[in-house]
Amino acid sequence: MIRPFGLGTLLLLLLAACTSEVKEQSNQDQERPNIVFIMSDDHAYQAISAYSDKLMQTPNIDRIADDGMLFTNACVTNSICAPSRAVILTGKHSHLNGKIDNRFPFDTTQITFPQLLNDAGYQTAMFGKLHFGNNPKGFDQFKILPGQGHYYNPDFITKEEGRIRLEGYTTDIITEMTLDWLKNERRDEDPFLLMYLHKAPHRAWQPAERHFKEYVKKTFPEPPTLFDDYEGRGTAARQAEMNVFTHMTWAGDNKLNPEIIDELGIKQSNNHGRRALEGLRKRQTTAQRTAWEEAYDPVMQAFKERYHSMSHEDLMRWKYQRYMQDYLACIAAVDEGVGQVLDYLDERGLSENTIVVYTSDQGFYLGEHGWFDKRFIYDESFKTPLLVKWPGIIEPGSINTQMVQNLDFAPTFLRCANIIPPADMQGENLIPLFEGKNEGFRDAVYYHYYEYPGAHMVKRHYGIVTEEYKLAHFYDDVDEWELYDRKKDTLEMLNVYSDPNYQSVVEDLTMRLSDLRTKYQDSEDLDQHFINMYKEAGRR
Ligand code: SGN
Ligand code: CA
Repeated sequence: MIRPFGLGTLLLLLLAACTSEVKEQSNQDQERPNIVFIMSDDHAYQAISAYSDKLMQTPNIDRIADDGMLFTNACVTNSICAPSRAVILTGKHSHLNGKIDNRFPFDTTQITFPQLLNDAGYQTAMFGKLHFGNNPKGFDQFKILPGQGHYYNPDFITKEEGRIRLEGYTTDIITEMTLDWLKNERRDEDPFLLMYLHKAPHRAWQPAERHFKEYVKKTFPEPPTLFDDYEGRGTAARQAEMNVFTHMTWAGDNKLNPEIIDELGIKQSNNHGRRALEGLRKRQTTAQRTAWEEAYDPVMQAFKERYHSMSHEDLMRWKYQRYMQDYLACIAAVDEGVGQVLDYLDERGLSENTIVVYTSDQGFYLGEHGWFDKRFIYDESFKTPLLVKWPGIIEPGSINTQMVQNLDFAPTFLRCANIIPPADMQGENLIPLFEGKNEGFRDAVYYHYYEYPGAHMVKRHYGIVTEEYKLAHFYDDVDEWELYDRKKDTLEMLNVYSDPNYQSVVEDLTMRLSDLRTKYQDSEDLDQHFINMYKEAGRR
């Protein structure tokens, strides 16, 4: 005979069902990985020893590749700061998320991946540089630099205390904030998303005392294209204003004292970037400034002695060395900070269930083609560093050559947290790549740069990049096409668009580029719309 359930039994069963649901939920939480997203600003892959040890050692950043995966063909969709961040947060190309350049505002009504993670129970925090002009949404905690921020004694916009000013070196402060949150605010019971975002090594490259002391004495190898004359490229390369000799400022960038500039009678149309150096001097405490002068003054005095006997080449070389000394010294502090955060995760046993990503908002020129800055579809700015570790999923020490983009972070992080990305996110899921399954991954990426006219005067262009070729269309006030053979011409010195031997490549890629524009919903109408926006805003 079957006995019907009594009320008590039913209650017991219900309770059991509830507890098992709770259990399942907490198991799921345990399984859902934490995400530590580390991004620096303008960090060239050429300055990470996991990629190349010609310039410097970055032992801590390298640890992520040693324990995980090094992506050798990671790239961005639009090589400039705020647009890259908008792409990362929304998983959409610039023409759809609307943040086409550094100046037009970000539409904060858009859904970003941190909001979705937060809604799904992730504890979220952001420290460092966002550079949006808006506060981030979906964060339980944030402390961000206003705009570009300062290297010394920075201000922060904070969720809880409003605007604050702190004494110290910004890279170290961002690391301390990050560690402090991990130690004191992180909840054990929830998975977390931690965005640890450095300002360094952004221009004007102002290092910490412990690093400038060492780096002002160093000499670095020159890139083979330092003296590029831009023959063989188009108008855009010739007219860009980012040449180390011509456009890098003597005072702001190279830290040459304005008094010496005046004494030597050096002329430069950009006023030598005096304001940047004066701004630094004003911000530094007396102790900071004294230490700075003790290290830099002898270098500047030595330059003063030599100046009149120096050729154009000598001056370019001096400026390049000064650039590298400060730029790389800024990275030394980032690397140390990354080491401290990785150590903490290890010590607390958090590493096992944490995905750690190291990337930059884009690449950067370290004297290649005679340039600094970014913006171009050419490799050094288009490609960006990407190192990822995820114990148990990513094989330690692996290398991935697929063409992944910053567009892919949002959908990937959502998938890592068992969330299905919104259908209008345009990136790919990188988890199969993490697992070593590359089949069927995209074989071409789409790129589009807009900020023209603007800083450094790099013309608007869009293009397609495959493993073998790069086809770009520069438009707006020019109508020029460029094709590079990436296998034969790794330095990208020769535009072969008009070479008869490449006509079938041109035809094929032109079609594929048009297909990509359709796929990602970009169009000539949109190109024109964004040009008109500049006109209406009085920016041309
Ligand atoms: C500033 C820099 C530029 C740099 C942009 C954008 N000039 O304008 O060199 O390209 O920022 O950088 S500076 O005189 O202020 O240093 S981004 O990383 O924010 O996109
Ligand atoms: Ca940047």
